[in-house]
Amino acid sequence: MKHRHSIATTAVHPDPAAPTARRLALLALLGLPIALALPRARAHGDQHHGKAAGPVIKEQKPWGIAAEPREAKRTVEIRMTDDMRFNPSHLEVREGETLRLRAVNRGKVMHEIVIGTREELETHAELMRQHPNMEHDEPYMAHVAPGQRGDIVWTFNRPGEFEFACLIPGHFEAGMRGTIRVTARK
Ligand SMILES: [Cu+2]
Repeated sequence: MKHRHSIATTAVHPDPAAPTARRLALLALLGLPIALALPRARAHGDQHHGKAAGPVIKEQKPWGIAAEPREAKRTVEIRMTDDMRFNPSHLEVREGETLRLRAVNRGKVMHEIVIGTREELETHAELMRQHPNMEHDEPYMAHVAPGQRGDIVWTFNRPGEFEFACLIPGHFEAGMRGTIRVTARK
């Protein structure tokens, strides 16, 4: 099943419960391809949720840029558990390094890993709270069903302090997040 949507082509369904202006402001702030108000069967918790087929869109983000799997020089396994923790919860990366982040869901419920700046993740988490069925799929995130694993291949070409988190409502608030330090190239 394909889950890639672009904001330009996605119909935003009227939602009387949420002020439209605020929602649109959040969408604009995030710049995320988002589909709202889709049927629950295709919602965020869908176990068949997979990466969309086709070429990955490589867009420079403050926290890096998508890369091809063959470019990954190092694989870091990150375990996700139902106590709402990532293990490890901190990554050290060198500027320019391409990592394969292999998220392994050891729990019994859906988890996800999304990397970004703290601000971006907090804004995104707020949007997820307002729209629990929101779908999203970007090269810097992986949605992982129980017992499954998902990869993010990412080049950390900007130094700085970043984070990763599970943005499923309730998980983020319970502290399902971690930190990434990208040290500048000497
Ligand atoms: Cu989670």
